[in-house]
Amino acid sequence: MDTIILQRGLLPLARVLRQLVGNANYLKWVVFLVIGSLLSTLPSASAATPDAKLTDGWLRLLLPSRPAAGYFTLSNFGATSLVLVGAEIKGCSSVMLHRSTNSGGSEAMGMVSSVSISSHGTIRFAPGGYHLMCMGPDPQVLRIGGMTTAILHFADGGHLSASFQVRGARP
Ligand SMILES: [Cu+2]
Repeated sequence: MDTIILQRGLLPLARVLRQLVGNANYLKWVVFLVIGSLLSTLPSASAATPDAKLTDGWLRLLLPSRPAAGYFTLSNFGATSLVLVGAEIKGCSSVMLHRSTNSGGSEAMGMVSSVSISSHGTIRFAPGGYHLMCMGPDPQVLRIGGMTTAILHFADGGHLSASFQVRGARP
């Protein structure tokens, strides 16, 4: 799809160039422009975050048709705070950052856009509080007793991947 858009966008430009620089230099210019366009559209790889460590990662499967919840402990050894903005889990169609709250005996949960971990701080995603909400858990990938992989994404563009244990409703 990108290639088609690229070609459509380049065609009128290519005609103008052909008239301007003549056939001798035409091919050289087209090659130059195509390479330049391709390089500028390449996604920049996000860097692994070296100053953070995730431990005790696990995913709680409830019923196959219900979202699963991911829990972990994350420590930030860096000099600046780390801002968690999203996550992916292999076997989940999408993952949201959620927080459960309990006010007056009634439990509720809501989406949060980011979670900040202060410099040299530790945060726990645990039942009753912050959790990763795994939408559409795939039973072919996520089996109780097995493992899956989670990737956390941070505001600075860094990421952290870790293994998560897959457990049942009663851990
Ligand atoms: Cu939730």
